Amino acid sequence: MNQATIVAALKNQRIETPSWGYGNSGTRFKTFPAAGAARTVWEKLEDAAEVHRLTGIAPSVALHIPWDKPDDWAALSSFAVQHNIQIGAINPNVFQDDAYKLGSIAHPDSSVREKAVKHMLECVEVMKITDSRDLSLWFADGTNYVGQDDFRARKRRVRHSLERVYETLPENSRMLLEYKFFEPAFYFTDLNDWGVALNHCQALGDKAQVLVDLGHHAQAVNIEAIVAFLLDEGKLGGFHFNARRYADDDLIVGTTNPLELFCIYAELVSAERSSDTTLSSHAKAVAYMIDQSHNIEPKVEAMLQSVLNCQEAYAKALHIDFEALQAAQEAGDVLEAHRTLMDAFKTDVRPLLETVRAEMGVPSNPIQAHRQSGYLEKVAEARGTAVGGGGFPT
Ligand code: PSV
Ligand code: MN
Repeated sequence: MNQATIVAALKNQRIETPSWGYGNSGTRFKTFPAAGAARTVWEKLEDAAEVHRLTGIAPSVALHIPWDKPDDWAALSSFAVQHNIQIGAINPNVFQDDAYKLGSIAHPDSSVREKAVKHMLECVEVMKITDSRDLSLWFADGTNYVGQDDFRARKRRVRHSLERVYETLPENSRMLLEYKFFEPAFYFTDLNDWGVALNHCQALGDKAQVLVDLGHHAQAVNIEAIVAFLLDEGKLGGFHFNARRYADDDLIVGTTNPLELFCIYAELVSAERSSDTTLSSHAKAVAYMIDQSHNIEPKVEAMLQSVLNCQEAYAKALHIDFEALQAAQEAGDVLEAHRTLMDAFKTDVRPLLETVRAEMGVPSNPIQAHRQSGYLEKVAEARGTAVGGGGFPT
């Protein structure tokens, strides 16, 4: 790919940040309050806007409902416009009410399923006001003990509830279905892997697509291969980027897993530049979102680092010599193919990214600019140190 094409692609890159990454959050053991952590949806939008101001590639923020439910949606939408930030994916929350102790859309009691569906329908209404394209769904549903519930009955309850929400989706919007192999349920999870999610999405229709969260697989699962498969099926809706070492650790994307992140981007770049126009337009519609909660990190800086790690991985993937790669693959030249990919991974893209940022009118070193800006001191002064605030239990 020539340099101009690479630069143009980098300028078009988009990463959505999550509102819940800006508030206090913790582990099962403790939430450490951070000075200046966002306490309200308005402050989360301010922080997201700061990340976009410094990077130029994070123009939207995902919301979690009801954590981020304002009194006045129209006011929030205009606040977002004033701050040059868009409201992105809407994430219903059907896992924190007492009623959901045994699940939501798979719950044996139809009144609980009804409550969950109603909440998702309310979120579809929010999408219309905020002009959001994606309804992003994750369910904590599952069981802890053999015999606790009937697998097939649960599958049907899930399908039926999803169908009811799917029917109400606005035109040009999508339902993203996120899977996760365990947690909070430990014996069985209803939407436990990409095959299950894909099957539901295929049954629902074109607007239903699979969401891949990098923290939601068993150890050693090859996520880039899943990405390739879903892309080829036209069913890759989006990502929740993060990094992990053990389970759903929600660490900064690209820290424990730089090669994995690069390989994922390699699949996306390969699909984006494909001569198969169905494949390339599907790849271009993928939603790139971060799903991280920062427990010990300074929150805005952690989010900046996350966005920049995605930028670096994408820049490296854009350097892959796909023609040489294909030739080596077809010749069965195992190591030449491997080296071709690794050459791109080893490219130092930092000077290029500095140039691209300068051309985009953002600081060439966004982290340094953030540290020198006084933003953290300013919000710490204005907001103080809140207890809780992110939506997570304190
Ligand atoms: C669940 O672990 C998850 O990945 C879902 O995307 C939730 O919406 C999010 O985390 C909440 O932090
Ligand atoms: Mn997620």
